[in-house]
Amino acid sequence: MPTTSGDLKRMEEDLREAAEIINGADSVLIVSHIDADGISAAAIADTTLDRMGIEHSVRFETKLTAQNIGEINSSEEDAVWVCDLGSGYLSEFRRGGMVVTDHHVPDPRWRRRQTTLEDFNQIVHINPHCYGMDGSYETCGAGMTYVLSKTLDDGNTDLAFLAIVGAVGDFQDSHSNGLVGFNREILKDAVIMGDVEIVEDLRMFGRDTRPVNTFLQYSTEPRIPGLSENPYGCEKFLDSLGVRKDDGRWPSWNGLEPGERDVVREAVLDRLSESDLEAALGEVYTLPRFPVGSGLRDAKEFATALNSCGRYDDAGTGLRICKGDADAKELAENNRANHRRNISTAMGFVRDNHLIRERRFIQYFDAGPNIKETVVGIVTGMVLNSDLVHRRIPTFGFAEAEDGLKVSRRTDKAMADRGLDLSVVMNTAANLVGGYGGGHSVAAGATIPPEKKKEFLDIVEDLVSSMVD
Ligand SMILES: [Mn+2]
Repeated sequence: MPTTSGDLKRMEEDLREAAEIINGADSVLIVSHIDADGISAAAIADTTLDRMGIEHSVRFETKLTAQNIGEINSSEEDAVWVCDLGSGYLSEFRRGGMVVTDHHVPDPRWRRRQTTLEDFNQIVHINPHCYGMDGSYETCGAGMTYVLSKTLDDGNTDLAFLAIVGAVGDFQDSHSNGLVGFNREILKDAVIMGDVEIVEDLRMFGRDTRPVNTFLQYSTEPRIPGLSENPYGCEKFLDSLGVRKDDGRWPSWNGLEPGERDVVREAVLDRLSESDLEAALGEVYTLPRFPVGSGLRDAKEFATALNSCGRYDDAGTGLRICKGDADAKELAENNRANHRRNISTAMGFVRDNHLIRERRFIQYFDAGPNIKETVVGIVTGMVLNSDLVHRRIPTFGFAEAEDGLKVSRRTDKAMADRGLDLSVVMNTAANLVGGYGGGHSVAAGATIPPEKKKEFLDIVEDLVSSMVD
């Protein structure tokens, strides 16, 4: 369904209404998603409010839950601006002064209620689905956040590049090997501002920071015959084309001399079939204001840096990267290194203190307060893949959490393939002891009352024994 002028008019009306809410607020709570799109969106909203001099704070969430929806409903700020989240939960919000700029599929109940009840809540919802656009590739959460920012102040077009990072982070450029639809309008703003350059090139990942040999070696979509997953083949290939190492290291794709890059590109394309050729080529987006080799000069690499922050519970540092804090990228890398250190310390703790306990059908460790609940899942996975346990037996890790005892479970994929669905086991056992759980077939977590650990394990053992043949 193409976007009509009526759709765009409706979007403008919604944007005006949303702008009124923000303009009328003395304080705003920004709630956003922890992925690249969400972090970019938060940076746009945050910068917009900085410039308006409106008091505000930013909260990042992995998803909306009954708990954080409750907190949004009772928050004291005059307005709440939810970015890259919220559309699926519109009917759960119970407060005035709400603006949602998102691209996920809207909550169907909300529409119904909206037409039958006038008085239930006041949300201004800005979402491509409402304007005849496809939210999976025509615009993203950061894109919707950006158009509101621009409505609030025309001068905010210098934030358009962040909406491009968000779109690329959500793989919206994959649909047509480049950004299309409403994203294209935003891209125009970013290009006019000199913040983004559109480049026609190979679309493989890592143009700016990967040495060209691994840039080629890691290409999977499409696979390059003789180069993908062939380190030796890549070296030989580059050698034969006369590309030279610099100080013992291959230059990055962008670090090649332009003429040299053309030669390598042609040689790569020669190896591809017609259809793979189409998949390999397209638009990529350079952010010329960021230094070469910074990992932020290519929009896809920028988005990857943000995703990595989000994944390690460090979205705040991602926000600083978006806002141009020169030290934030390094800080993010240090945090990542710390995180890896925490994990290896935790792993050593399990090993050195002989924490593994074996039962007939399951094995587990209880780290008490000594391993953070945020990493106990990762540690449980490493334990399963270590020599500390039997690989073929489901492994559970316990760690103290604020709201109870956190349990993580990891299973060999072969077990899951044999039909041992431990997410069901976890849910059932957690519910039976008054906790709650979730997850999928190879990995899952649950939280249970601490005094119910033994009972929980007995139930799990019982269920697992009945499932394995
Ligand atoms: Mn998104």
